[in-house]
Amino acid sequence: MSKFKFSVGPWNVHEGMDAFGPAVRKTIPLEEKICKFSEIGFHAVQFHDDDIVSNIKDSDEAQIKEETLIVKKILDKYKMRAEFIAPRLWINEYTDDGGFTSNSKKDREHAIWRAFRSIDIANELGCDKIVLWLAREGTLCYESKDPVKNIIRLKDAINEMLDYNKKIKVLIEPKPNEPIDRSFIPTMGHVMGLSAATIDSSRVGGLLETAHAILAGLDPTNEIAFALSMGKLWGVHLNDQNGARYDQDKTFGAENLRQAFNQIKVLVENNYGSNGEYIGLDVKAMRTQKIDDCYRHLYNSLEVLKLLEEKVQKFDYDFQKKCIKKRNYEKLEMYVMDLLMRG
Ligand code: XUL
Ligand code: MN
Repeated sequence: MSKFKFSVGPWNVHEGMDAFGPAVRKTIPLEEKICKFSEIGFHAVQFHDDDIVSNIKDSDEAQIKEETLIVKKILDKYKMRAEFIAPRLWINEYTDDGGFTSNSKKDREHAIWRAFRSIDIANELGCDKIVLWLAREGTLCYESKDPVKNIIRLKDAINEMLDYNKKIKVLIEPKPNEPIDRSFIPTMGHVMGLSAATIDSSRVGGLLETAHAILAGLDPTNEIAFALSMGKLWGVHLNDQNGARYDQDKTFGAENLRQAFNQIKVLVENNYGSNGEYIGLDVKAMRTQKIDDCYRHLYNSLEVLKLLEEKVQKFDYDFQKKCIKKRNYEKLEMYVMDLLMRG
């Protein structure tokens, strides 16, 4: 039995399009996905705003409420919760050049409008977390945006959100690149710095995605640990990534099992989840996967995760202590590898 509760996003079962080719699998309706998520063993769903209100950018507040209530009914039917709402500002002609940091005032205003609507949706669904993956908040052409002015704009936008609703928490999901060349908030350290500068830092924390840390050339466990040490790890997106390539969102543990083990170890040791946080996955099936087994990457990620949790339970802390005392780190390292391969 796992001590964790798990979440997943509808975009994790996607049609398989990539930068070089179109969709290869048909779109599965939201209700069918939610039903399947609950059957696989997930407890909550992560949502982008337009997963709930498909044409949100052109909808009014009454329409947004109406469509949200339809999704609420589906969630209730399958006894699932909403973990967070994230404004999807990167697929939107109004925010092609970034939302909160766009050079256009009109676009910046639209981004704030969308962030407020995400808060309204979260309210209707009984969740208090807003995730900001700041996808296009950065530059393609470095000289096109003033970095200082725009980092202040990001802080101001978060302040407006905190002010709009006194209960919501803002979770920033850092990523160094893609779709942007250089992002303004690339790592968890930047997230914590930005959080400290807001009007209520106790409501601004982080969500760490494994692949994003690897793309930044950093160790995902230490990124998780940094946010944990500040009491601000409120979400994770576990997955895997083969080095500094395009964002791959591979099955958890499929590339680096020891790194995956250490992510689970730090979460277990620090009692992650005790304040209701979920272990979220952000994994995508390979483009080659056929539709009839297109949830396989979710089953596999959960299985790897739970097997690694068992390995963590078996971890011999006395042996670790002895090795540390003698500074025999070679012995400790072999112990970990033995635990993973034979143990
Ligand atoms: C993009 C990414 C997003 C966020 C949610 O790389 O990870 O799916 O997790 O907006
Ligand atoms: Mn993610």
